[in-house]
Amino acid sequence: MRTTRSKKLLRRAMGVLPGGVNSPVRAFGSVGGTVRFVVQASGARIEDADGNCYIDYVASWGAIILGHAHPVVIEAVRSAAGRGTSFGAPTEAEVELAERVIEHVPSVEMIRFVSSGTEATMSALRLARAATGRDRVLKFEGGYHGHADSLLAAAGSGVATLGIPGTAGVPQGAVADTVVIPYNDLEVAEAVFARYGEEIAAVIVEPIAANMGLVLPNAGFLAGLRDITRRYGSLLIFDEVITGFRVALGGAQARFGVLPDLSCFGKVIGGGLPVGAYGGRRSLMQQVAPEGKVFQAGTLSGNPLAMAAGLAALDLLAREGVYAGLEETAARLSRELSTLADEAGVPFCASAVGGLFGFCFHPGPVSNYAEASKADARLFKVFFHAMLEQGIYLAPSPYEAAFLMTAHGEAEVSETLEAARKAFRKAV
Ligand code: HOZ
Repeated sequence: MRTTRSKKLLRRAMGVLPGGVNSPVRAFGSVGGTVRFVVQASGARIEDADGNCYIDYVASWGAIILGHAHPVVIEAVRSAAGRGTSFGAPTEAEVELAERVIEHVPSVEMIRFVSSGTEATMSALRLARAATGRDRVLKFEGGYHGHADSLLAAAGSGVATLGIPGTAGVPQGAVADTVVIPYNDLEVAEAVFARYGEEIAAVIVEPIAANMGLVLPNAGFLAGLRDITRRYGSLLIFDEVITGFRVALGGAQARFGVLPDLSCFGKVIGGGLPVGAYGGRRSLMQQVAPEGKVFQAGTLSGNPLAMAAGLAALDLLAREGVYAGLEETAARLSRELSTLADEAGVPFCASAVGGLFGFCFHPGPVSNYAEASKADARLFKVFFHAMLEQGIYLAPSPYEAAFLMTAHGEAEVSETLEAARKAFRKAV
């Protein structure tokens, strides 16, 4: 496969962008090889600067769910752009998107739009601390909630990919109030609450952990967190940046029937444009400025192009059968990949939920970060490159999930499975 132009672009990029990229996981750091520079995408496929085409399972890290350059979304953005790209004043589209999210997500009564998932979680934490008058926050090892200082403790995603426990530049004080415990471990959560319960403002959790591979919550885990936080007067924050509108219209909270106090969104709600949001009970959200005293602001918050793209995407997603289709494809990929790995004698486990699937070179089961990090990194690397060479673009890190789009049809799934059959044989 030719990569001459990507290589040339990477050399140029390295001179002006740290690592040649604007977000670390994209740099192929843990798999090596040449980062592909993308020139265009359509449906389930992306094309790189050398003219190579790939079936895309990164999908802009989950932001794209209807397929790249979906004509309805593109037309909504084009039409909004023609009326002006940003006003710094309220627009009707913000109200409409807010109404749409509130209509679909059971626990959300009011919402504030921001421009990224990081801003959403950072702001939700500020609100939780203000509302409870407490400082401590409990998060889970391998859980990734964006790059706000206080949440960069034992984080998943890029932090796990780089194999660093935290990050330089985060003062000790910024994480001093962050308590980190293993995902899926209610006993430890109970013990931490028994000790610090009155000091804990909130528990923040990815209801389905999707930044340490894909790890599903054990039965009763989320309900258990709901119960503990209620008993101690702490807030429960669901980081649905990945799961929101991806595993169901109402997100993971609708699937599991566990309602958090605050929810964070990003990715899908922006239809592929930069949007984040946090929302929850009216009495909490009314504490956000200017209605309340919790300050939070943003020049491009509620950007009209992003609102238009988000509205178009959510309306398409609300059509009958969309999630059932995504679910079926994800389940099939996870099931058939496992069979192929078995046939090749490769230790492998896979999972799927809604429009998400994940796999891990580990015999399984994997229920937390300590287990996920025992997966075979060499096997992942060989598999990743063997798939890439055959035109299948997976996340270049074992700590990321794979994202489905409605554009992944029979042809894409068959091609992927055929490529995987060869890639597993190469990996043994
Ligand atoms: N935070 C993303 C992975 N969970 C990576 C974002 C990117 O590189 O675009």
